[in-house]
Amino acid sequence: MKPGSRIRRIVRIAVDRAGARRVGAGSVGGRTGSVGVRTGSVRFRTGSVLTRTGAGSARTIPAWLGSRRTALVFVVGLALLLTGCTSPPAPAVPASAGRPASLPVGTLVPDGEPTDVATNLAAPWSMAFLPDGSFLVSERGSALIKEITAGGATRIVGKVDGVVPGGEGGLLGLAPWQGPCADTASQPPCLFLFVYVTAKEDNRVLRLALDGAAGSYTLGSGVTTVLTGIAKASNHDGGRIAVGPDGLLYITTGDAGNGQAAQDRNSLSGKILRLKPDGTVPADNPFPGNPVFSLGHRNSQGIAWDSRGRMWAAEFGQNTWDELNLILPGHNYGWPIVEGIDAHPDARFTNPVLQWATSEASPSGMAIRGTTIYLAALKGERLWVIQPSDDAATAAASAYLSGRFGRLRDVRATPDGGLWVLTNNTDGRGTPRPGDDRILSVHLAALP
Ligand SMILES: [Ca+2]
Repeated sequence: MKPGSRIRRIVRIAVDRAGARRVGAGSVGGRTGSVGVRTGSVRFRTGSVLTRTGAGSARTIPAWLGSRRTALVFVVGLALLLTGCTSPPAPAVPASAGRPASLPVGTLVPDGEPTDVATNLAAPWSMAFLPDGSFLVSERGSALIKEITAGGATRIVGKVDGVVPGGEGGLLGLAPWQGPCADTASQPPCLFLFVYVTAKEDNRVLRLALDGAAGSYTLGSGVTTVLTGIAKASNHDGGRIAVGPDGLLYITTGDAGNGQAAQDRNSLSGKILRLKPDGTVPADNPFPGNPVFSLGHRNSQGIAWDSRGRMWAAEFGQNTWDELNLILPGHNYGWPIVEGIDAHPDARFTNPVLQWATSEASPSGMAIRGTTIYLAALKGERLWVIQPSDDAATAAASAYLSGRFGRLRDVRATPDGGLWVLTNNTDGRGTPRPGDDRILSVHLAALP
């Protein structure tokens, strides 16, 4: 493989959305849109399908492009990166024989009727389990952090000061962290909560002290500013944060309406950032002294790691394709030059592993159990279950809970082996049901 050379091969399938919906739509555990392909052949398990293979699925985004069009197909694409030795280095994704035809037997998928964990939340955004199993949820507009107790009560932990909600901004991501105590009187480790907030002038990440215990958590007096100066806007504020398996803080930022900034390494916009818990830049970040971990993102709001240590991110597309990306340090994911899988390989950019029509996904929060990815879709009003291949070059995907609970904002793996799913119907964009917004407990069972 010669340096600088790169070959991508794209296989894609378009599934007639209406046909796919006839299979299992509207029932928990029903599978929709499950597709797969092996190179040179196509196998379908359910639904009526249209197939198409070959290049041509990417869009180059001109500035004058009009409104988001309604896509009528669900498309799964894959790109096999065979070589590539530009700087930063290409991912170690070998050639693959193809993708599984559907979710493999044994995949843990939603089973049975979801039950309410909590109801009557106002525009909730992020969920977090604490080390002791306690559970917190953020509300975007009220700036409240609430605890759902073991007994099922909802109580206020505290209000985050300085939040200026507006548009898609407000109190967004939560990420618990255990670290050194601020005072010598406390027994380490102490418990903290990173929060991503929209403030008066910017989006920023703060670290709050959490005092108390299960059923009585409160916000402590200490507030540490971790990062400021992330551009804010009515739309595309990013906002998901998580502590990775390396103990470092990962932050998704939106392009805040300035797509070109996503390509600028010196801008915090349109990135996934990586910082130490104290806000300093780790020595092994891909660009020295720079918090940028990956770039070329439009508005990623879902990040998680699988049991193999691989980092995945979901991303909202503009007019055509939402994306699931395998995140590698220093890689550029193409926005605003490319949306979705690039049909005309450009050595600068890394293709998504999966893409969806924006009407089918508009993905926000993400959880991973083992190597199975669960993705909460807003506009798509469904929970995607995704099983990547061992080499992460391909993935099978099926939709669950389709149309049952409205827009879905976040999903978390629970300590007892299930999922909790957060709805998002009360922020003005959805159609609230009685009791919305709610947290749903979803039981998982192995796919037979
Ligand atoms: Ca992309």
